[in-house]
Amino acid sequence: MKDEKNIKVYGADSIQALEGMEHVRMRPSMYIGDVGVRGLHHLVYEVVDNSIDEAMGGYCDTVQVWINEDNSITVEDNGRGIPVDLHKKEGVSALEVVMTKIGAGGKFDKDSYKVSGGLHGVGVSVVNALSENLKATVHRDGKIWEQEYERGKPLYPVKSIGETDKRGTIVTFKPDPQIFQQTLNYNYDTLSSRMRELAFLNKGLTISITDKRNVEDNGEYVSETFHSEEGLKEFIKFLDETREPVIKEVISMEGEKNDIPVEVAMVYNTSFNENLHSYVNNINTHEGGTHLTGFRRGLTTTLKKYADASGMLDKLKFDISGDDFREGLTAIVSVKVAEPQFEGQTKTKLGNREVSAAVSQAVSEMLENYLEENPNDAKTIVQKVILAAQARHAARKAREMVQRKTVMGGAGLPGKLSDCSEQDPEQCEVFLVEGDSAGGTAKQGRDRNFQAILPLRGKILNVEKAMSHKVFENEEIRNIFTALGVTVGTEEDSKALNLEKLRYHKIVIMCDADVDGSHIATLILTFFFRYMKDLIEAGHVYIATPPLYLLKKGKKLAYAWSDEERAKLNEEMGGGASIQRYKGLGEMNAEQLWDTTMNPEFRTLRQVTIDNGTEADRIFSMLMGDEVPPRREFIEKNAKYANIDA
Ligand code: 0RA
Repeated sequence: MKDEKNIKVYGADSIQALEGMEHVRMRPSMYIGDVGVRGLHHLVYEVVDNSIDEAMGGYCDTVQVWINEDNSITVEDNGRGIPVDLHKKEGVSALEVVMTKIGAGGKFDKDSYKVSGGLHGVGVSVVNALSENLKATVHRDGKIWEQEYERGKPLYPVKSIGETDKRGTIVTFKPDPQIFQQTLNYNYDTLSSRMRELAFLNKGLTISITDKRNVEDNGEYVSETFHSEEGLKEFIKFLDETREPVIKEVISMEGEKNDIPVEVAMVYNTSFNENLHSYVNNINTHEGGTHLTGFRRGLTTTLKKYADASGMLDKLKFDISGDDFREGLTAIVSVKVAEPQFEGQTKTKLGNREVSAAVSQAVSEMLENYLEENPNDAKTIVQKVILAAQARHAARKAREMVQRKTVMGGAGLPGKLSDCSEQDPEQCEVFLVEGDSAGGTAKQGRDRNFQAILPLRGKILNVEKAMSHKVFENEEIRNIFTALGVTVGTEEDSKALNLEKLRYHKIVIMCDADVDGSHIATLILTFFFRYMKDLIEAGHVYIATPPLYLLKKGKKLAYAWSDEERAKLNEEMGGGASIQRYKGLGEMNAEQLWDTTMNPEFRTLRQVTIDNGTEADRIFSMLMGDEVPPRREFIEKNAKYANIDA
C-alpha cells in the first residue's frame, strides 16, 4: 500500500480506521454534502438516524435532542445501548469501533439495520471525525459506560463510570470549528421541523427537542415534543392545515408489497396545486423516483378506471391527462428500501426499479377500497378531475403562447427586458425589479456586460390562489418565463422545467426593504416555488439586500443594513452623521444602487434554498392562501424578526 502518512506500527485494520477518519476530515463534503449550514445540521440528523434505526427495530420509543448553551448537541435514546463488549476482530470495545470506524455502523446486527435511514447515512463515526469533541455514554446491563474523543481520536479506552437501571445511548458532540468555518450556530426551527417530520414518518415514536440557549417567558427552555399515533395521515392534515379538504377523510394505507414496506396518505383540497412528497428510509426524495412514478401510475389507472365506469366522462370533449388527477392533491409516499439506489443531481431520486410496481399496487388497492366505500367522495374527485382537464386545455393555449415566444429566442424577448451583452448564461445575471422607476435606476446602475434588468409591475399575481391557466396568461409571469428562456411542460408533467436554455444562472429578486417590498418578494418567490422549483433547487435564485440607511458626515458616506449597524457606523464617524432612511430602491441613485446592492464585490446576495420541502410548502400555502387565522398566528410568532416599517 501507499505509505504517505508513515503509519507503520499499526495493524492493517487500524490503519484503515485512521485513514477513514482522516479522509472524512480531509474531504468532509464527500460525507455530509457541505461544511456550511446544511452540513452542520446534517451531523444532528446522522446521530438521530442511529436512534431511529433502534426505534424501527422496535427497541426504543423515545429520542431526545438538546441544543446546549455552547451549540453542542446531545442526542439520547432509550434503545439497547451500543454494545460495549470486546470486538474480536478489532481488539477493542464495539463502542469504539462504532465511533471510530467509517462504515462500521451495522456490522453487528444486520437485521436491525435492514430498513433504516441510517442505512443511507454515513454513520456516527463521521460525526465523531468532524467534532472537536464527542462523548458517548451507554447505559447497558446495569452499567454506565463512557468514552470521549477529540476530532475522532479516543482519549481513553471505554470505561465503566457507574451503575444504572436505564438503557440507552447518549451522544454529545461539538462540531469542529476547523471544519465548519462558516457557522457553528444551530437553527432551532430547522432542527425542530426535521424532528417533527421524523415523528410523522415513524408513528409511535416520541421525539423531543430542547434549546438550552433560549428560555420562554415562563422561564422554561424553548422545547417541543413530537409524537404521532396516525403517522402520514396526521402529516397530511398538518400540511393541509390551511387548505380546505373536498373529501371526508384522508385516504391512507400502510403495508408491505413484495417485501417493500409502503405507506401512503392523500387528500384532495380546493387548491389547484399538486403537492406530492416522497420519502425513502425517512429521507425526503426531492427529485422523486420510482416510488413516485408508482404512486402516479396507481392513482391514474385506478381513478381513470373508476371514472370511465361511472359514465361521468361520457360527454367530455377533452382527453384526461395524468396531471388532471393530481390537481388539488396533497399526498405523501414513504417507502423503506434495503439497498436504495439514489440518482439525480442531488442524489435524491430513487432508482430501484422494483419499487415502482410495489407502490403502484399498494395505491391501487387503497383507492379501489376507498372509492367503493365512499361513493360521494368518489364523485367529488371525478368532478374535480374533469374541471382540471377543462382548465388544462385553457392553460395549454396560454402556455403555448409563452412557449412559442421563448423558442423564437432573442426576437421574442419581452420589451421591458434590458438584456446584457454577455452570451454565456453562467456569467449572466438578471435582476427582477419591483416597479418601473426602480427598474430605471437599476438599468443605469448595472454593469450591462453581464447584468440584465427585468422590471415587474407592482404586485404580481398570487399564484397560490390562481388556476394555472390564469398564471400562464399573466403578462408579468409570461415575461419572466420568456426572459429566462426556460420552457415548461411535458407530456408527463405540465410543470416540468427545461433548464437547458436558461439564459441567466443568477436570478436576483430585488425589492424595497419594507413591508410592501417583502410582500412582493414573497409573491415572486411563491411563483418560483410553485412553477420553477427546479430553479431554486439548482441554486439559481437569489434575493438582493439593499441597505436601510445612508449615513453622511462631511464627505464621508456609509450604508447600514440594520439599526445596530447604523448606530455603530455613526459612532465610528464620530457621531452626528445625518441619517437617511431609504424608503425604497427608488430613493437611491444609480451609483448608490450599484455600490450597495448590485456590485458583486460589495453586495450580499441571499441564495434561496429549500431546507425542508414539506415545511416550505406549508408556509407558502399559509402565507398566500385563503385562511387568515393561521397566517396571523405565523406573523405574530415571527413578528419580532421582521423589520417593522418606520
Ligand atoms: C448495534 C447493535 C446493537 C445496538 C446498536 C447497534 C445501537 C446503536 C445505536 C446508535 C445510537 N443509539 C443506538 N442504539 C443501539 C445491539 C445489539 C444487541 O444488544 O444485541
